[in-house]
Amino acid sequence: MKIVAAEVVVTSPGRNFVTLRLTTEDGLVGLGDGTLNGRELAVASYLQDHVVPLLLGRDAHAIEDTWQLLYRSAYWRRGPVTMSAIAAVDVALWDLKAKAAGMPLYQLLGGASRAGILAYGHASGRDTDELFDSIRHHLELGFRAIRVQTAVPGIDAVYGVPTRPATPGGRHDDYEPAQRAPLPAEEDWDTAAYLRHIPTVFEAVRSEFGAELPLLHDGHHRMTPIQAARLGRALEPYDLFWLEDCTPAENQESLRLVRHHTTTPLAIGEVFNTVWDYQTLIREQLIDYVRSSVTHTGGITAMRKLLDYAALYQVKSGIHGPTDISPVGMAAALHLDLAIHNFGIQELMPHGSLTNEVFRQTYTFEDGYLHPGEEPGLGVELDEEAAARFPYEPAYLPFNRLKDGTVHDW
Ligand code: GCO
Ligand code: MG
Repeated sequence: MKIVAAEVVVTSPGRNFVTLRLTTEDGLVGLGDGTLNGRELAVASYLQDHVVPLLLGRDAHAIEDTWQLLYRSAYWRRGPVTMSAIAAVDVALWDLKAKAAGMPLYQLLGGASRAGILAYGHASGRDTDELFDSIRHHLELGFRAIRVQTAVPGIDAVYGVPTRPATPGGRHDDYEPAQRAPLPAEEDWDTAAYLRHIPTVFEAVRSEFGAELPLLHDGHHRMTPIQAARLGRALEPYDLFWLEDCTPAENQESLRLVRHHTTTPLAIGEVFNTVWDYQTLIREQLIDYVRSSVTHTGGITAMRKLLDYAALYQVKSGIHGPTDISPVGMAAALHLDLAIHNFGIQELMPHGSLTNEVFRQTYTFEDGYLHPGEEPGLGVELDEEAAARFPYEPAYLPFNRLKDGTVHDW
């Protein structure tokens, strides 16, 4: 199954996506997602200038061998750009292999371990009324697990909370961290105000929506370990499904302090890209959920190894699924979610209608559960004519400054 063409498609139907499209001599087409939000063109160049020449003429069936070739021959290891480029190739090869076998990808990964994939949605609000409307809207859409983010008195703009009012029914159409602008947006931050406010939000949500609804919260790397420990402990009465990215975890040891002080479950890893970033966190059981995406972590081949390692320590999956993962990356996640034993939950931020015009998907969301569908391969097609209508647009993620002007995690 020789690869005869490899094209890098950059398209911006609502937001930027990088897709690798491989074609074999038999005319099969495989797709891989290499989207790295705010740094898309770096991955596109890595693929186009350095990887495509290595792929032409190779056997598309040799997935492990290709992965090892790309990882080891580059000499320079790891990092989001490299690992997203490798992921794009790896996922495209799995798509091809499953198409050649005439099976949905999850079958090649061992078959279904569950009937459906529990997904959580993003509710948010500038105040309690708006937040409650947003939660109700998500419940009406069928979500059975909900991430809760709110504005904080004293802070002008908080990640995950749209600044415009929701449309009737609680839908926020403008939420997307990357903004199409020539420079990054500057936002503000005050950890003390945040720590005072968030427990009151969860108290209100629990008393309105009851004890059973799984609730999640994303700290987006903004706390120190001792602040994270304090928040985790303060949230214990509200029984969170997880507290995500409570502190930056480049220093894995710092999670020992958080873990020592709280039983609130912890999820980490959307900015990680290899198993090595998790070694201490998993081996010492300092986290409960792995947040990596297939797209930024070297694809199905590497994620499978990472999640199998996590399974040895009763750590589960919580695969990253924001809108900056393309439908191709999302489908790859769903096939893996369905097949692995240690599945935890899957993030779902539904893509907009423009994105869905370019990427035709067969995955479904019903009564709170996702399913990748039964089409051979990933089940996603790229409409190249539609893609060409949406050229790349520069976009930046925002950043925070504290009151005194110091740059802070956002
Ligand atoms: C999440 C994330 C995202 C990131 C985004 C950055 O939990 O979904 O925190 O919303 O901010 O992926 O590009
Ligand atoms: Mg997050």
